[in-house]
Amino acid sequence: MSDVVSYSIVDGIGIITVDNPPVNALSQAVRQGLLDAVRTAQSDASKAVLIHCAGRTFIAGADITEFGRPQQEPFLPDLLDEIEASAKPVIAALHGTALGGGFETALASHYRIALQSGKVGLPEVKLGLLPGAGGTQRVPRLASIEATLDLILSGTPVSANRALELGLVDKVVADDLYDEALAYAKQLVEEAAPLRRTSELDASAADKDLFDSYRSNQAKRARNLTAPQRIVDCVEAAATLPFAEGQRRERELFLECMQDPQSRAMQYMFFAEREAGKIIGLARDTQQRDVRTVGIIGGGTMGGGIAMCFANAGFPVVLVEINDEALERGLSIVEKNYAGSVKRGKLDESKAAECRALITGATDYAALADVDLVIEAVFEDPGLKKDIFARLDSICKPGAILATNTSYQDVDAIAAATSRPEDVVGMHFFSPAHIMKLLEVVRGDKIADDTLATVMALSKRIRKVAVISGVCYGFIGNRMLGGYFREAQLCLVEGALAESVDAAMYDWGMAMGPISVADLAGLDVGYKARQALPADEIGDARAHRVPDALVEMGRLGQKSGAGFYQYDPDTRKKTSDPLVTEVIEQAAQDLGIERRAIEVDEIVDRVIYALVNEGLRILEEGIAQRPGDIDVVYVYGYGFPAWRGGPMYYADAVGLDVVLARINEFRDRFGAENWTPAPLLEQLVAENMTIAEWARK
Ligand code: T1G
Ligand code: NAD
Repeated sequence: MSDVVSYSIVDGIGIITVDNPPVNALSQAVRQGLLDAVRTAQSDASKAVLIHCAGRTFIAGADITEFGRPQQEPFLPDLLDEIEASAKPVIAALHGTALGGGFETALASHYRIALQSGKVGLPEVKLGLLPGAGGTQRVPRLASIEATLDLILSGTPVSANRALELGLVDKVVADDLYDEALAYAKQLVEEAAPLRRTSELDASAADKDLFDSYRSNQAKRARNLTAPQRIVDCVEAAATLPFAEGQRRERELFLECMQDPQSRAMQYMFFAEREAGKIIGLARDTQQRDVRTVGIIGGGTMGGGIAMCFANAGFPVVLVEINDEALERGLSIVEKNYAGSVKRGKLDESKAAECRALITGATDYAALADVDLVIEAVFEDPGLKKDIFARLDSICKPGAILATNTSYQDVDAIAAATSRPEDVVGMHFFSPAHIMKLLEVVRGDKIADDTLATVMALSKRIRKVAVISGVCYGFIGNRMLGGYFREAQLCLVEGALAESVDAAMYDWGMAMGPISVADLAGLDVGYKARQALPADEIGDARAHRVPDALVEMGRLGQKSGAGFYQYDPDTRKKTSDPLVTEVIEQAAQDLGIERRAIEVDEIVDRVIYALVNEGLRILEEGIAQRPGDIDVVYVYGYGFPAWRGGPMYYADAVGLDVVLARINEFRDRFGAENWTPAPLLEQLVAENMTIAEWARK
């Protein structure tokens, strides 16, 4: 056989073992090995064939690293057709995460046995793809059309027990999968069980309206995305066409997805997310500190959510507030959030109660004396934060990690307030902290390797995507956001309406328009931050004119019921407010700006290229380790569409020469203060190099 697939006969059963770490992906060698083994089994003494995998999981899909290269034989659909055509029963034994092409391999087998702790799924939609090896044709021959569409459109794996309920697996065992699977295979032989070929089963029926309702639903939920629509087409083909024709249709639509720039961007994001977790200059096996208990200081908007992240991962957490009243308020935010998670079906009642019980409250800092990690989330006041860190320095045990959730402040200055700067780190969560996946880990000058390695590993345990940032005002995300918001506000003053700026960015793919984001975050947050900054550090004052005026009118955004929009107190539905247009027109008049019609592409280019330009500065300063990190920050923290790959990937896709030309045009029209091209941009264009090529150098 091959070094990734072995074959032997045990008790009359042909055992095919796949061993291709880390996730048994279906590389060319695995496909070839499987084909050779199945063919061998057809003519040897075996009575049945058992496919199982070594390591932590059954096959987790096609080998994504092979995408973008000419596909090599054997092609997966052909291999799976040959497995299904086997003259002897084929049983698949599933553990870990049997995903994508891996689950399709199981579906092409005649029987499926799964470990209770295992999951099965078809996550291709998360890569801008669809199951391209029979998944869209075989699942609806085992489960209902609705269940099929929900499984493939969500891309979310289901538990083995749920798969059993859906008819996608035949048997679930608590333990000893290999032994149980071998016994199951022998039992099927003894019972002369039929060669149950899924493709020969009738697909569940469904009328056209159902597919159309899924199409319109996806057009809203998966705006701009092309793969979900193709998935519905595939499943409709399964319900209306013979298997072979349905499979041909699936193949056509799969190849369309493969050619689609959306999928290439989403595949890029898959690897960028995994790269972001790697610390350049630190060995993967760097010693880590033992973190078992956590303390959070400040139970406001962020503190409560951060506490939940750790409690949900099984850590006992003590939440420290300034007094009993504030503590009560903080714990009630936690209660409300858990009730919300249960209501949305994210957590079941008993799990929520179990996690809630791990969070205790205190108003005495002494409660932090023995914890392994402290995260400070008090007001964004640098002086207050330094005082608190000086206090923690005298209270916390040696080796405790001291983290700050500051959004902007100088982490080195905060660390310098202690005698142990090597233990200090920035852990910048995003609101709502118990939901948003992104975590910016801020690496100060004096941080110890084990402090950094510990926090990066911890981020995985609390299900966050961590990205390392150097120290600068606003780190990666908020620093880039400065230019993004500036241009959105300037477009307003120069002639656009709040609605049109938001519509332009929403239609372009952002999860929410910049003006609505400002209202959501609270206009007072930026206002207070600007009040704390010297005048020459607040940037283009014209861009703050309108939000400052609204704050001084008591319009703080959603939290006060009005900001750039009016908000319905019950539904939070936003409506335009002509009063705001008056404020904008007054600001323009005061600034001597003649308002004009502003095209959508100008709004988009100004807002997005401001991001790109600042991102390139962040790269050349080494604040971000790699371009992919910036893209992960924006996709996971700021609602940048994954199908556009993030600001850096997008700039390469558009062409840096095009970006530079547009930025130079903006410099000539609006001035160098806001539009001086980043030196790296000019260098890359001069050297005809992309950002990705520069990063690989
Ligand atoms: N191909 C290649 N490499 C993969 C891979 C894959 N499918 N999945 C994971 N890796 C690498 C990953 O880059 C990392 O490498 C290491 O494995 C550990 O991954 C025809 C076309 C399985 C749930 O979409 O969701 O089948 O960084 O850090 O957190 O229909 O990986 O260590 O060098 O994520 O424990 C469908 C993708 C493919 C599943 C494990 N399958 N993988 O999570 O580890 S499309 C997927 C995952 C397809 C067919 C179509 C997760 C995981 P490195 P990790 P993890
Ligand atoms: P908040 O005003 O909602 O909560 C701050 C809490 O800190 C209050 O409950 C207050 O009682 C408590 N507090 C103040 N001084 C204290 C002290 N000495 N000891 C104990 N508790 C004290 O603020 P927030 O929005 O949760 O922000 C907290 C931090 O997180 C800030 O640094 C902010 O920049 C950062 N942050 C905020 C967001 C966001 O979207 N709100 C996102 C990321 C980071």
